[in-house]
Amino acid sequence: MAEDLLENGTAFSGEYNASEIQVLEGLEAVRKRPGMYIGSTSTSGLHHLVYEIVDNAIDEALAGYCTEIGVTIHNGNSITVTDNGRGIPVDIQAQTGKPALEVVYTILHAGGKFGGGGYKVSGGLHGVGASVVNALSEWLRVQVYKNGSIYEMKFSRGKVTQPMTIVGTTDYTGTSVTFQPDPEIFDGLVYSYEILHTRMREQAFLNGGIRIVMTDKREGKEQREEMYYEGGIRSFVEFINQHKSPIHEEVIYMVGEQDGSMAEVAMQYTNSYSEVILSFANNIHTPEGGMHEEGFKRALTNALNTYGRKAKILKEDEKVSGDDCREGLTCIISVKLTDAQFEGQTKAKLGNSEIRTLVNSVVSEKLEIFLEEHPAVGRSVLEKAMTAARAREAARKARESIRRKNALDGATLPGKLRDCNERDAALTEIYIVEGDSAGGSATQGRDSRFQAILPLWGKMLNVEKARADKVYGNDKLTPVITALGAGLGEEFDVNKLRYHKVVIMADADVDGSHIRTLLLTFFFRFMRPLIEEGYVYAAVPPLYKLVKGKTARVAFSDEERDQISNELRGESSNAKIAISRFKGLGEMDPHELWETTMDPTTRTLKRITLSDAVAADQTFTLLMGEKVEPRRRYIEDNAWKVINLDY
Ligand code: TSJ
Repeated sequence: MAEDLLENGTAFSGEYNASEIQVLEGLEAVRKRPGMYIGSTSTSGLHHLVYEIVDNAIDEALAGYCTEIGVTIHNGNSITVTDNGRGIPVDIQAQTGKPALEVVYTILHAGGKFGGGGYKVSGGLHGVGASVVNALSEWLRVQVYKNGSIYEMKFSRGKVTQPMTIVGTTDYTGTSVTFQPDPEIFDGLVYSYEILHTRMREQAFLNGGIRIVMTDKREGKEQREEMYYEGGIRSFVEFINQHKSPIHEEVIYMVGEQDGSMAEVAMQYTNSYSEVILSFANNIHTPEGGMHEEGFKRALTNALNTYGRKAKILKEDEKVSGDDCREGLTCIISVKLTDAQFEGQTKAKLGNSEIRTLVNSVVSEKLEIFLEEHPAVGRSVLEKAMTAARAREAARKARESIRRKNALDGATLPGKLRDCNERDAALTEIYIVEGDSAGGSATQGRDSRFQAILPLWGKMLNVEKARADKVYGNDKLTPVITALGAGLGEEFDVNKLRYHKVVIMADADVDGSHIRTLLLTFFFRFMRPLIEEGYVYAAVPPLYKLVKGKTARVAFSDEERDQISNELRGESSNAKIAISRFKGLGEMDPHELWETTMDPTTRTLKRITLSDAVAADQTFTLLMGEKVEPRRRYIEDNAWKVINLDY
């Protein structure tokens, strides 16, 4: 390690001082345990590299010095991130004797740890995460446009390969970073435009007024999109509701600050029956909620009950519950604070209790004023909540009558279920399979010790139009509910689940996507903890089979097919390579299905996240909802492609 540094010709020579050794140890630690810093070395970690860099440019924008950020994917999957800010400082730091630029890229910043990252109000030297990206890149080049000069520096796997050098002159100011993720570290190197685009759009919504330009320059995939939302999180709500029918025109927006923390909320009700609340702390999504969500929910319930009574919409002793107040609500909560504490298993829950107080007081105060000033909106919202309360009561009755008939308590399992032998739910899986023939193959191919199969067929219920009372007793969904054994709606209890992996197995085509969307929408609306707590998966069946002589391999994408085909060609014999396409799960024999899609040692499962479910819910709303024109256009453009399985 020591020799490398000398050979690389960094600015220092001779002895290593303590800080040099620390630098080396720091970045070496990142390479040894990348998961600690970027979560994983799979697709999500690969994309995380981009977020780490973009966050720095966003900080520059929040400091008021940058208006535009560019993210470009190149052929070969290197990434360039640019901004038009002040440029990372290049002057020599007294402490280290090195350019600040070098320090940013070589010193591990505590805040760069996965899930960390503070609310940067200080204006101190940024670069959180830059050294992590540098350590995990085969190569990285940074250019700073500043003081009339272009400064350039290069690295490889965290080590300097070109000290800071002036390579030209410029009138421009800004920073440009290009990096190539290291194949020694990552499982795959292919960037998904979709994943990056979704994240960049979210950042553009959360930081209104910043223009983010995404460009894909890869051959055959060329595209470019500009994202700029003056309305910030208001525009985010409008975006989510674009295919829904709002019950009031204007998005309600509230903002407030206290003790250096700030809270922003945007909300709008639609005539849908589900709630969509997305919360963020320091621009980081908190799918498990936390103090900011708690503060919001409490304030909303109080404000609506208080207003309802005052406006004589609610009777003296009448009340609407929290759930009633959130039916049909779309809401974005964004807080910025120093020292954010992320808690929970996936560090996806905000723990700072002072934020509950802040959000509660902002929403209580501002919502009261809004309702006073917009009595017509107040009335619509309360009437919706009161209808929700009545529906909830009807659902309770329906549930009880079915329970009396013994249909939901698990005593009578559905006839179509092929159950497994194991009784410990933590060890078992249920495959929900579309179609008779795939169901048959899966039943024969499975390991019946721990894998259960539930075949589904026919047209599913349109849950868009159904409140819980319609779902009880529905002949397509009841088998799913009873097989899982954990109830639904308010009574859903994950502790009663009969299987800890719920795997949706459907074809990689339009029909398969249809059934996935339906099931995910159903889980999202009626068994949300099932998704939130990570029990739901999509099986990823292969698309191609390649056979050369006695070797058989499968591929999950066109790229992989080509890669495997090249590998096979490289092997010595000249035997022909036969490539066939799997047409569907139903066409695989039981053994093939087991090997490719069900065997835990060889299969690929995609864990469904809440954002997948939100996307499914949106697709569903779009396809089943009331707005006809966007639906027609969408079907023409996309069919049912939204839930893609390529990551
Ligand atoms: F760090 C990094 F590599 F991740 C990165 C940083 C990547 C990108 C694309 C941009 C940036 C970045 C950093 N953009 N702008 C800045 N700004 C500063 O670092 C900066 C500039 C001037 C001053 C000052 O006080 O004069 C202070 C700072 C922190």
